[in-house]
Amino acid sequence: MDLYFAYLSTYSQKTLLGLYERGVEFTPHLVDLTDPDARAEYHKLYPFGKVPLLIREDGRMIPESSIILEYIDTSTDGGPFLIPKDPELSRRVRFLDRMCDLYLNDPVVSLIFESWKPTEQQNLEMMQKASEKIGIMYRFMEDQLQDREFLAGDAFSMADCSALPVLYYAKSFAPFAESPNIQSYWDRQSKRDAFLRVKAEAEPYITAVMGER
Ligand SMILES: N[C@@H](CCC(=O)N[C@@H](CS)C(=O)NCC(=O)O)C(=O)O
Repeated sequence: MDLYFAYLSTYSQKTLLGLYERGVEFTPHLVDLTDPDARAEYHKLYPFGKVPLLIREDGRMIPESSIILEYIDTSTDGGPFLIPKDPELSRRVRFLDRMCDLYLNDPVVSLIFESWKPTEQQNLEMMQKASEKIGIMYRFMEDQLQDREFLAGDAFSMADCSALPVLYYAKSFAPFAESPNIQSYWDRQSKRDAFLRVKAEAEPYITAVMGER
């Protein structure tokens, strides 16, 4: 299998985390989203231009981080399942995965892009709205993480693959000071081998664009 990804991309990190957790082998293809020529080349392969993208041995493309994780869960042996077989648990994992992607990742990425602009060009109203959305999501996650080891229950899942990379960026903009359940979740789960590996691989790229954090 071939994986096209970018280390700076939270959705790529989410996918890498799932692949590492499950010990799935793949051929990595780094896409440099900061290079217009590399982007143009990648658009020829995948016209939507989004990473991550998995290409199976038979050449079939599997885009979208959650769909990639679902695919590797059902098509490869070994490692814990990222999406439980129990229908109710599975629904909860997929729901929390959606919540993290839509209501945490999107505002965090907006804040990251705005923060790269010179201060006088930053859209303060948009940044305020993004911070409010993050606050709503933190309160939701605080509630979810009450008495839970992992975001969706008592086992690591796709929901944690979605949450951890974005929390890694989010904590710079919105610290967990008033979110003790998120803080202790972060303290526990960010030490996982697979996440430490994603972080170690991504950090040089993150530091290059965002500085030491
Ligand atoms: N829903 C997609 C989102 C993927 C996505 O937005 N990737 C970003 C990087 S985090 C990207 O490829 N951006 C490049 C672009 O939009 O041109 C997923 O879950 O994989």
